[in-house]
Parts: sequence; structure tokens; C-alpha cells
Amino acid sequence: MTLKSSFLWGGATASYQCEGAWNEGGRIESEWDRYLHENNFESGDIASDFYHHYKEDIRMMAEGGQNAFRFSLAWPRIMDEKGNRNQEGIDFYHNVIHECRACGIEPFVTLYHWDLPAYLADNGGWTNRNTCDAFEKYAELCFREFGSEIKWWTTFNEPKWTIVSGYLVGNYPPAEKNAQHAVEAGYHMMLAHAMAVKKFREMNVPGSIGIVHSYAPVDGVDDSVSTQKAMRFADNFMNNWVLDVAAKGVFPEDFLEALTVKDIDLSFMNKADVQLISKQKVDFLGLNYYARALVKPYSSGETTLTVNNSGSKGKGTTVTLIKNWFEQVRDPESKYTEWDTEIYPEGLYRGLIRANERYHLPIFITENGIGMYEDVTKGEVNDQYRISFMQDHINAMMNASDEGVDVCGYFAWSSFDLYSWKNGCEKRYGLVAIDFKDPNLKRVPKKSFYWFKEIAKSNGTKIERRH
Ligand code: BGP
Repeated sequence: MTLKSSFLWGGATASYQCEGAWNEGGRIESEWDRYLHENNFESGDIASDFYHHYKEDIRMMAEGGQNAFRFSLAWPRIMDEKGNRNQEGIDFYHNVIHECRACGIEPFVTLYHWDLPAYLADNGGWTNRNTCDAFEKYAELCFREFGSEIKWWTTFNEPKWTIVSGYLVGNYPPAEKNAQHAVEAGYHMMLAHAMAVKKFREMNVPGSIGIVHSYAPVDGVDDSVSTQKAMRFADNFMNNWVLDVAAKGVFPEDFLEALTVKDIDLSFMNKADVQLISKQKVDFLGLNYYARALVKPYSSGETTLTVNNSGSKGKGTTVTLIKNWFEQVRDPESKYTEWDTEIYPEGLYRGLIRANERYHLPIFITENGIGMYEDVTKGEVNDQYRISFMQDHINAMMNASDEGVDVCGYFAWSSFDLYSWKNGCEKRYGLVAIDFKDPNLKRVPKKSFYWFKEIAKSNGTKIERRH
């Protein structure tokens, strides 16, 4: 079977990771600027400098046969500390959208890809319910400003990773290890999502709205009852608190119960807000797929959550173990990247089938890609590994589509090389190479760019099909 003719083929980016120009055009400080500057970590101050290169980059997408571009609006560029509009920032996004349209590229917009304004972080960030009100105002401004130009909207990118990393692993701002705060912040993010969807409906914005989730389909090491229980804990922790809420309006009951057992105080969940959440359902799901989660029952030890942000130097240091719930394990049969990410295309196929069974919604693959070290100084990067990775994952997606899953688009992460959170610019995902040491940030398409062009132009028929 072939994919629908309206299928979107593109690349994805995020404002902080690609724009640079962190203190230009009236942009205020974000939580990430402050965190990376204060700790002297590699930052996205310049990144790919998309702010000044957007025309070149968007034209290149069109030359690469792409018909869509996923990007995020930066809240700190659009609104100042008093909640007033920043015209220069708004104009920038009008220009980006205009360029997309001029090149035949469908803009696919994320409202929030992690760049929380720093002044809101100072007041408790997502642990403070006021941040939900501020987000609603920001979303309203975006809908009013860009509503007539955008068909595809998403509220949040990956609530799961930003919350888990920010409040449990402690490797993203606000760099805490505090389970109570993690739950409060995650809940408020889902409430803010629902408030934005409500506003979208009330304003009769043309187009559709969804959410983007970092989807980790859960597999178990065996079929035992204890493994199945561990899988349910893992699924609630990794997926359901975002997807069930966005698609069905409910928090999984057994998850709330398990949190209470862990002494989490849920009294902040007030009735009116829970009711508001229950009424706001998305039109579609955006799923970012990098890897599945293979789990076994919890055996011993304290809760440990660590992420490898050091590449080959930190290989094997990633641990996800939640006391009394589950442990994530490595599959000895699988290949892993230098950053410990399993390469497992079948997980995408199975995950899509499950998501379709549970939610019956149209689905976009909003991110999929592989992070590698690459020498971009010696002409075209011959990234055959990326081509194989994408070939296998697009094949998996098409197999799911053949079985009736309504897949509407595929976005490669990333359109071009950009800044990777805490990993720096040397963890490369792009279809286009950027030499970050070159003052002009020269762009050169990689081999995968040309391969993807043929796939997009053929609407997937050039994928080598395997079951
Ligand atoms: C997703 C994020 C992206 C991007 C990608 C790759 O979780 O939505 O922003 O960064 O993963 O991850 P990383 O940069 O950590 O390798």
C-alpha cells in the first residue's frame, strides 16, 4: 500500500538548538541560557545561527525534495517579561513562515520546545501553576498572530524528557533531583497543554492541534506476570502520563496510586483543573521515536536515573531503575550508539500498532534520527549509517501504515546539524552538515540528504520494503 498523497516529508528542529542569536532581536533570557552560561557548559548561543541563515536553510529543504519543516517558536523571542509582544521576534517567525510558503514547504509548529523564559523559572517554573496561565497567554498570542498561516500546531515537545531530565536525572535545568517537584511540574505542563488546546478551540483557529511525545514503546524480557507488571509501571512512567492525558483526558489511575505509595502528595491536582484536562483532546499525536525501552522486574537498589551526555567517554553509563517498579536493560543482540541509544526499528513498528490500538488518532513521526560523531571538514559526509537507519525506520513506519495506522508524516531529526542538549554540537543528527568552526557556518548536504530527497519525491515507494 502507498502512503497518502498529502504525506509530509521533512526535517525537524527546535528554536534553542538552531537559532542562535540568543540576545538579539529583543529576545529575553531563557532558562537554558542561564543554566548553560552559569555552569560554563557548551551553549546554543550561536548554534546553527538559523536566525540569520533561515532563508538558505529553507531553500535547501526544498532542494532536498522536502515538503514540510517542523520548528518551534521561542517564547522568549515572542514575549517580554511583562507579557507584552516583542514585534521583532514575531516578525522573524512571519518571515520564516513566509519563506516556507514561498518554497512549497508546510510549516509544522511547536509552541514550546523547552526554552522557558528565565523570569518564570525564577518563580518556580513548571512547579508553579502561574506558569500555566503565562503559557496560555503566550499560546493565545501565537494563535492570533500565526493562526491564519499555520495548519499544524503542537503544544509541547516531549514533556517526558524535559521533566525527567530537569527534575529526576538533574542534567537539564532546573537540575533538581526531586520526585515531588517532578510530578507537580509534569502535571502543570499537561494542564498548560490542555489550557492551550481549549484556547485553540475557543478561538476557532483553523487547523489541527496535537502534542509531541518522546515515545518509548515498552517491551519485556519475558512473558511472566512480574515482567508484565514491570512493563505497566514503565509504560506509565515513560508514555501514558503524556499520551493518555492528551488523547483521552485521563491520568492513568494505577500511576496516581503508585505515586501515592511513593509518598508523592497529589493535593495540587484540583478538581476544576482535572475536569478541564478531561475535556481537551488532541486532533493528532506527534511521536518522536529514537528507541524502545526493554524492561525487567525491579530486583534491588535505590532509584537511579543517569543519562550519558559524554558520548563515547560515557558509553554504558545510562541507567533507568525505579525502585519497586522496573529496571531498563540492554539487549545483547542490539547495536547501541556512542550515547547508549539502542538502534531498534522494529520498536517503531510495534509502537505505532499499539498507539493506534489505544488512541485511534492520526500520527506524525515528528522526530527520528541518529546522533553520531562526524568529520564535516572533508567534503560531503558519507553517512551510510544514517541512510540505513532511516531506511529501516521508514520501512517500519510503512509496515505499520499497511496495517491501518494513520501515519501522516515523517520528520527526520534534524534538518541540519544543530546543538544537542548537554551533548554539544559534536553530536550530529543533520541531513546537512554545518562546520561550527567556520565563521560562516558553511552548510554542505550529507549523502543522506540526497537519499532522503529520492524517498520524499517518491512518497516512500523507493524504500526497500522488508517485513
Ligand atoms: C529529542 C528532543 C530534541 C533532540 C533529540 C535528540 O528528545 O526533542 O530536541 O535533541 O531528542 O536528542 P539529543 O540531542 O539529546 O541527542
